[in-house]
Amino acid sequence: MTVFAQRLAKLRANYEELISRPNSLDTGWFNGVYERYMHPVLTADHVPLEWRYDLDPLRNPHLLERMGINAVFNAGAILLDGKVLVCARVEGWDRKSFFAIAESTSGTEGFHFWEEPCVIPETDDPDTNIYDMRLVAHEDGWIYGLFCTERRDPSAPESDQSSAVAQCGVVRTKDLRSWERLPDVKTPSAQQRNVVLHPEFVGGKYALYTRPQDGFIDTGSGGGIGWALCDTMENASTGPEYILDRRIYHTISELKNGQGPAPLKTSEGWLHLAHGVRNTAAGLRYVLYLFLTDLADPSRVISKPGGYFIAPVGAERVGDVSNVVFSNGWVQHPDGTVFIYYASSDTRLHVATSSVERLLDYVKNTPPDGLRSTECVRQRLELIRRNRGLN
Ligand code: M1P
Repeated sequence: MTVFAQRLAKLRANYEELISRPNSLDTGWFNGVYERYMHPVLTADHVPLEWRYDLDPLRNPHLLERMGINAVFNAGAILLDGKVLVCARVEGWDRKSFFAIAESTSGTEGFHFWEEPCVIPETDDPDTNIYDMRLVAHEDGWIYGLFCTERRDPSAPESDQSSAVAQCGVVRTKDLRSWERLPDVKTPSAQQRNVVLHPEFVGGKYALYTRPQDGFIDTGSGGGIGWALCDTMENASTGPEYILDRRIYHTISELKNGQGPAPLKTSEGWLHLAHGVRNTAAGLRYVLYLFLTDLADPSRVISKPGGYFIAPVGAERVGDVSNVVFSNGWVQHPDGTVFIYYASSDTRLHVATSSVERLLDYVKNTPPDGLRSTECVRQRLELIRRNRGLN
């Protein structure tokens, strides 16, 4: 056997072992609200060897990995024909992201990528980078993918090669294999990220969760998660954005926040997953939180627990952008099980499991943020004294 063949056999064996690795519950974790799992469901190493290596011994006699993958993270998710399909953000060594579908029967293990990444057509204004797709099966019959499209800021001087403009790109599909590109969403805001399509018409219109922002990183005057309506997705242009979940001083989302995946429809309201960002001496910290909005008016928050739902723990805390959890995909099974796909530190994708029943209990019966230490102590004393049988 040649050295090339030996190395390739080893690479293939390692790859097969990784993608067939069972994923068990992390039994060391318990908070009742959701379960964690031992392993991430997707990492850079899950990307097929054919996407990274030239496997021809004549062209690549040293079996060099020329086109490596840096990270696989922030994935949209959808349940199709009983399988979980995620549309992952795959980032190459060249820092460009692209989308690729991976599927799993169980939803917690065995994720494997389809043969090739998604081919997303460009508009007349080519995207430099695309990422964070939210997949939504809309009641109009299409599956939409809303994602962030990023381009260099045309007004930046030549000396500034990092200023960017973020907008919401739109594709639609029936099969996640062929994608029709639609014009980017136009809103009254200078920039947009984390734009998500509501799965149903509202008053006959398409409804979007937005995240108005003045700059690329700073939301500036953008006050939180917005809500805007538009007549069509074929040339989406929204009216004014109403802020439905405002960022507030000294909370988990004082700096910025953003809608995660599209909300899940439950008997008690629309269940939302979002991320909140605060600043620290060590940089930004991203956590996930939940809230519930009214079934008839999805822009009206009816219940919102204080604090975070998922924060990065252990190895999740370290990666390309440390101290981050981010989610843009979850699926609800007919039996009420909910699989939450969240990425840690812009590096890898995990799953957490729960149920609609438990998530609703958490959202409805957890005290709201007291907003002041004194009020938080009052809430906690109430709990302690109930537990002590004192009230
Ligand atoms: O690096 C953390 C996240 O930062 C951005 O999210 P937001 O716009 O809310 O700050 C996105 O680039 C996201 O992909 C990334 O995970």
